[in-house]
Amino acid sequence: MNKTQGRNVVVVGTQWGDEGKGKLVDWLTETAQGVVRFQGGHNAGHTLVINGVKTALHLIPSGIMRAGVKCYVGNGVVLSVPKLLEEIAGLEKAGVEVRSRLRVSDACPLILPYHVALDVAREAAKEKAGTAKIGTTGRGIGPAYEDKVARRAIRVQDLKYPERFANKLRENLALHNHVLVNFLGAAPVDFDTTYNDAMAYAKELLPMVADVSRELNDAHKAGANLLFEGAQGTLLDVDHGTYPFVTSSNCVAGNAAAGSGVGPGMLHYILGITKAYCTRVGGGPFPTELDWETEGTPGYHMATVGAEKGTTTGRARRCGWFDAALLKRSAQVNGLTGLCITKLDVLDGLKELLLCTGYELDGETIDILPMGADEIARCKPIYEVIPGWTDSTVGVTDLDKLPANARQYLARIAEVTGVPVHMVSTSPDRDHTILLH
Ligand code: 2SA
Ligand code: MG
Repeated sequence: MNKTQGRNVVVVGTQWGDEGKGKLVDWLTETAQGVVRFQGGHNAGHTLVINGVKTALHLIPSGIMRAGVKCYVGNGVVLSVPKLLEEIAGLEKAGVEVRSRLRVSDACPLILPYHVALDVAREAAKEKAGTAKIGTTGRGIGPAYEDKVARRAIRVQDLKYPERFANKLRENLALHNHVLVNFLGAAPVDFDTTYNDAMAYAKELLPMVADVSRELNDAHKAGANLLFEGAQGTLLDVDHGTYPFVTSSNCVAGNAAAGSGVGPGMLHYILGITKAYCTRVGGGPFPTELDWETEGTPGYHMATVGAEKGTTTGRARRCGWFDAALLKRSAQVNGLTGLCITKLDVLDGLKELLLCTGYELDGETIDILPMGADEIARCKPIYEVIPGWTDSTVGVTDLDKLPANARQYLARIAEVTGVPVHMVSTSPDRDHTILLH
């Protein structure tokens, strides 16, 4: 699918994140010359396993693990410079060359210490008031996007001009410290420390700063294949997700264009990464959620065999049955070309599988996930039963070698969602991938 020159692929998560996008981006990068992040920040956690060695990435595109591939952080990303530098240092320690291959947009809004303070203090206030927490990653993502939309964000380009940076910082701190101290009962953020730290890390960052939009358009004209790497997932999208239990960016494929500065005509193939069951980390409704804490239950099986723990925060992920009605929503808002089903092997050994094909909502039957958390919370899943399989599917690279019931499960997913399955992943390893196309 990415074998032709000048063909660009968008990889998006179709559920609540952690579908295994990192592995697939890495796999597809074999035929790409550039990989682009277009939304989110270091709340993302992409785990890659290459030759048995595990690497977790948060901000840097997964393409960094392939020598020679260029990596771009687009304008749609909210950037914590110290976290980026930390990640670069970690990769360099492992012998990966980063600085000459990474380009960061000068239009990225910065995540600064007051964003983290606001994020953490707000969640604490919710907890104290007994209202439902969003369950954020505490990385300052929401407050940073708020500043962007309010047109007061300090951006990467401001780091080039110390006085301009200082003026904006002063203005922002006046507002945010007022909120932190007087409304949230939290400590204020210090101007001098924030300013001095920012100026120190600016020196390291600025050589990597570029006009990413222009570089991507030039690369495309020169015949490069580009990969746009989504973070989080469609149901965490600020418009289309389980609002307000969402992240603060658009995670859908359309934002690959706006979040990196290319036209939508440059997006040729939209690959929806879909876990063979569902997981969610953080608060909010989850219609097919199972008991995932009691030993011996299918939910516990998914959580333990699937090692379902957050890559960034280490939080346990909630687990549940595959939701095809949810996937219909994802297919629609992303315009999916094909699906990649991941972690199929985790289901090995389950006696039977339940597949959600619709819901009962307020006495009516519906076949697609409704909009917003309140309606979704009232949905009662309608299931069909598919027999499980006992043979191991770990590492299978050929569709015909999958147990018949596993093939039936995949076929039924494609049928209900109306999107063809083009790929299947049978272990975290780069090479354990089935191509059906
Ligand atoms: P935030 O911090 O404002 O973006 O949180 C808002 C909601 O978005 C969810 N969210 C995520 N869900 C799954 N994976 C994410 N990345 C890490 C991972 C998460 C981790 O790959 O495992 O390690 O905990 C991610 N990032 C944000 C978050 O849980 C809130 O529901
Ligand atoms: Mg993740």
